[in-house]
Amino acid sequence: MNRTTTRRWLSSFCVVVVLGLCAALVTCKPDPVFGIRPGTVFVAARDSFFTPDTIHVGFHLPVRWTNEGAVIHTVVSDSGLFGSGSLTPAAWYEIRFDSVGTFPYHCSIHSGMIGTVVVDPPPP
Ligand SMILES: [Cu+2]
Repeated sequence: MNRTTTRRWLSSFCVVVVLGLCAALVTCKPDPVFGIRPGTVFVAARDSFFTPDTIHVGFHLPVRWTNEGAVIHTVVSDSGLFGSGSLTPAAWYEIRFDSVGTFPYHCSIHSGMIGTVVVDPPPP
């Protein structure tokens, strides 16, 4: 084997290893922490507004806020029911609503950055 052949062999070996790792990842069950439940409603926190600013979510289903902005935002319930802490860009915060009602919230860093979660009653 000359140098070029060795290098070629090495790169094919690497490709096989990478493909193997991918296969292993795909085969493994996804980590439930990162799983998205069907019925989840997504809200983006941008600089500086929530979109959509009012959402409806089913009873017992999660809402996930993702910071799609370039600066830190927070998701804080007006009545103190929930709070995300600092969300750095691309970070997300998810909670599930176990009571029906209207839940206004805001970003504690940017005044005027507000939103509302409306939890709809379960079907009869
Ligand atoms: Cu903010």
